[in-house]
Amino acid sequence: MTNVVRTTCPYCGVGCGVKAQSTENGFQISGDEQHTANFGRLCVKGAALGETLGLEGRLLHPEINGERVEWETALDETARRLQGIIDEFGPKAVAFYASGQLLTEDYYAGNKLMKGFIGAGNIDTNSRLCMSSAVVGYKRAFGADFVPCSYEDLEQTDLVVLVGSNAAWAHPVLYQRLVKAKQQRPNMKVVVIDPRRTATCDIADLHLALRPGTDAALFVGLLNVLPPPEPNAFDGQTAALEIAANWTLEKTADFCQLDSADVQTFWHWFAQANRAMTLYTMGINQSSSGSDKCNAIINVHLASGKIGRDGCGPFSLTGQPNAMGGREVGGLANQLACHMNFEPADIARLGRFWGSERIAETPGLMAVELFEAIGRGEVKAVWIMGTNPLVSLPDSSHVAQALANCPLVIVSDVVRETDTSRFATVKFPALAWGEKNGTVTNSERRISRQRAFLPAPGEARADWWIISQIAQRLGYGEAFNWQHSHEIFCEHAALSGYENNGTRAFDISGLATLDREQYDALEPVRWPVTSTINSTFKSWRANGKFQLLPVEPALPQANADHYYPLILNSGRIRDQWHTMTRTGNVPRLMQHISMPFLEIHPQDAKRYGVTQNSLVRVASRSGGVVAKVLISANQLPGNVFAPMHWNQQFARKGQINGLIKSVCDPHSGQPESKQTAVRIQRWQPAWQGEIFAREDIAFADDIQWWKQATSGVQHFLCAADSNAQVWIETLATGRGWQLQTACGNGEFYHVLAWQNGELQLAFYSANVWPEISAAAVVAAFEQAPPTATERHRLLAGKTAGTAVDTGATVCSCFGVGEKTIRAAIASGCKSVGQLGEKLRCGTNCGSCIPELKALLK
Ligand SMILES: Nc1nc2c(c(=O)[nH]1)N[C@H]1C(S)=C(S)[C@@H](COP(=O)(O)OP(=O)(O)OC[C@H]3O[C@@H](n4cnc5c(=O)[nH]c(N)nc54)[C@H](O)[C@@H]3O)O[C@H]1N2
Ligand SMILES: Nc1nc2c(c(=O)[nH]1)N[C@H]1C(S)=C(S)[C@@H](COP(=O)(O)OP(=O)(O)OC[C@H]3O[C@@H](n4cnc5c(=O)[nH]c(N)nc54)[C@H](O)[C@@H]3O)O[C@H]1N2
Ligand code: SF4
Ligand SMILES: [Mo]
Repeated sequence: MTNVVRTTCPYCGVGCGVKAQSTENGFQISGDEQHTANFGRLCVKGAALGETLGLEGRLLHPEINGERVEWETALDETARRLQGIIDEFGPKAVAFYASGQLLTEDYYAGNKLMKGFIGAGNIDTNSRLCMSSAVVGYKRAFGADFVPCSYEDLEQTDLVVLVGSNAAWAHPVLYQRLVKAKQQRPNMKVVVIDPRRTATCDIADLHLALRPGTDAALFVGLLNVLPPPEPNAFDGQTAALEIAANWTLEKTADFCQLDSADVQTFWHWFAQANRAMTLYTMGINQSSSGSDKCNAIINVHLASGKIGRDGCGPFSLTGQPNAMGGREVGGLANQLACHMNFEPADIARLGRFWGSERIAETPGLMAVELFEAIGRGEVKAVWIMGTNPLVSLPDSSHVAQALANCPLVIVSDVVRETDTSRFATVKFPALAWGEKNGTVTNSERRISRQRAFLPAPGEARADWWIISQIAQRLGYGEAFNWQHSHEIFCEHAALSGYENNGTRAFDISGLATLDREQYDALEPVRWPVTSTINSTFKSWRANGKFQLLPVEPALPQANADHYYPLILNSGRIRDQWHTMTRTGNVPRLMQHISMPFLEIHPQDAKRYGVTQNSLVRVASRSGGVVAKVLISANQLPGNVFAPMHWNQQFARKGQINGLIKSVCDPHSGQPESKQTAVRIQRWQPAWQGEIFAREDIAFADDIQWWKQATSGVQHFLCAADSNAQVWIETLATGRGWQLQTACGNGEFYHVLAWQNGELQLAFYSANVWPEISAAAVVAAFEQAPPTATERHRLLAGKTAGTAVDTGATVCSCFGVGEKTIRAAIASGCKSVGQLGEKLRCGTNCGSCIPELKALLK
């Protein structure tokens, strides 16, 4: 017996293999050397997984209207209410909103229940906000949602184009693989296309900082300079080439606001390269013309033959750990299971396989439409599983209104309090990573096992189990009679091969007869997996002609104007995952960036009167947020960037989707999350400060706060226009605290609150961010009653004892702070290598190397 469990990381679509080893004090997490997605490497988030396993904040029991209930009650009541709505208003009045973070088995179960037995198409997923344009692109070009690339291709290519991708932060292990490939083969070129200069540009031979939303032109214009394909090689060829002919170098450079020499270099490199790959993600997909952009990219690969051979292809990197699994099971409202479509033959086939007469006959509502329909009262029950739409969907205030008025909101989550679960009628406690058991599929179509290494906590249950229990109560018991995820996997695998004969790209029927032991031992494997046909991209092509889709480049719908003069871009930061339910509570992941920021070009900063680290109010026609200013020449003038992660659990007003309108791509339904017109205004609050407390703090209504992940104490940054002293005195009222204060000429106000010699609260405010040593303050909460001198030092917020303030964490793997790195540079370190030797920073996952380089500069 070994105490090591091999599983898969629950974060990004790279799909790294992880080993969890039980030790005396918890689980030690490390990379799985045998997994071909990562060969043992992990990024910071993956490496910190062991720190996310605590049960604090977990939802451990079912609840109805906020009250704990027995499972039987929760299931009976939910099924009764769902059935009531279906009986009265028909199946289309209920909907599921699922997630690329579910396991394939969970996802399959949800899809089967809605589309197979409730009989409506209304199951959509957060992948609508993520991959849906990419799916449309592939389907239009190949007739199938088939990703024609693998990670190994990166080691064999001559040119890598990263477009709309900040892989250094969003797909770190894959990016490091690329870094290594470039070191080994320096002739390989890297082009990054992104309006921002990101960490990914660190290895770029060429960075095209194009005008936001104009990518299609670069690829349409490129089509024009490639040698023309044989006549009639592709469907749509004539029209596609005709449009392309208009996109001359000059016109393209002008449209994209790029230097024409740079555009020409890119085109020349692409045309000349024997092998080329284009890696694309949210800068392409999250656009009102995202599907067309995907096809513009695929077109140049088809036309130049840089596809279907090693080191080539248009490679859409999936975001979530199981975005691809969702595409397999038909998690999108406009697909049926196993790559089937809403066509009579497919509908009939599914009916035969599932033994159901009620297969949905028309596509259901896509995410944004779905929440609009809830808002209008047409959909009266929604079951949200594994996603946090109040934070991630655009136009959050409308999403909130919709959920507030929806008669039945069911939320399956692992966390008790989320912005979405506040609207839940029913809460189902789901198993989390480490507890759940099943499969996920990564960007390169590789299926890996997520294996449980922890017992189910409280009364939490697997998502598939919850779904099947509801299905049984709705009267579909026989079709949902599974005892283990293994049975679901085999059923899904069998369906993938059912009457397939090479007509559907997704076929894993070779795995349909795995027994439980084989399923448990399943090694990572890329689909298709069949016993007879081994369909590859090339053989797939034999099924018919590919399509060159005629693409007319379009600008974003968002338009800057006199009132809203800046274009806001949104996306990820290195150490946070989405709505922060997991990563937001890990101290070392919050130390890299601890507050929502607005990145802005120096010219704009000057123009709008904002300075580094000052606060700024950002407003659009839909809402407003408060952020900290980060001035940086990495932005284009006229454009600002903010992270997508912050929400009401971590800030009073940090939710970026409150600003974003729900404008969607007409083909994919994917929102234009990357471009929104905003205006900004400096906010100079009466005070800015930092508060630490032993117990929960009640903030006055007008105080802006940002939660920090600090162990042992409640810790917030905060700011307000009202008097801080009044607020602190209210907090102290009736508690018998002794207050020790220091104020200087209205410039600063510091307070310590003591009770029986124990520190209860420490508050530091000033008219700029106070410079204090958080580590020292936190240490004071744990120490024995201090001496008078120590109290005075603490009141000043200065280092007490041994804790040293090292500044914002740059290297999260080894906890190396910016101040420490600057000191090492001052004392003679001249390269990343030397910094690594001295401080270890940058020597593990490597994600901080771009930042180390910037500090060295
Ligand atoms: N650390 C971390 N990693 C993650 C995630 C996370 O939450 N945190 N989430 C995962 C998920 S689900 C996803 S989908 C992926 C997303 O991975 P990415 O798509 O790489 O990440 P984003 O930061 O959303 O956006 C990428 C880049 O698009 C650029 N961009 C904006 N507008 C345009 C444009 O018009 N043209 C071009 N060419 N670029 C533009 C932005 O400036 C940004 O740098 O990350 C995955 N990995
Ligand atoms: N402005 C803007 N908005 C965006 C984006 C952007 O770039 N800009 N990106 C979009 C993209 S690409 C994505 S993918 C979305 C992501 O957005 P979401 O999917 O909303 O974000 P998550 O925080 O991953 O939400 C997952 C939820 O599921 C819970 N959970 C975790 N594991 C399990 C489980 O096993 N079972 C169940 N039932 N629940 C679980 C978590 O606690 C959490 O509440 O955001 C989108 N929204
Ligand atoms: S690269 Fe992605 S899959 Fe790999 S460890 Fe990091 S977050 Fe997990
Ligand atoms: Mo995503």
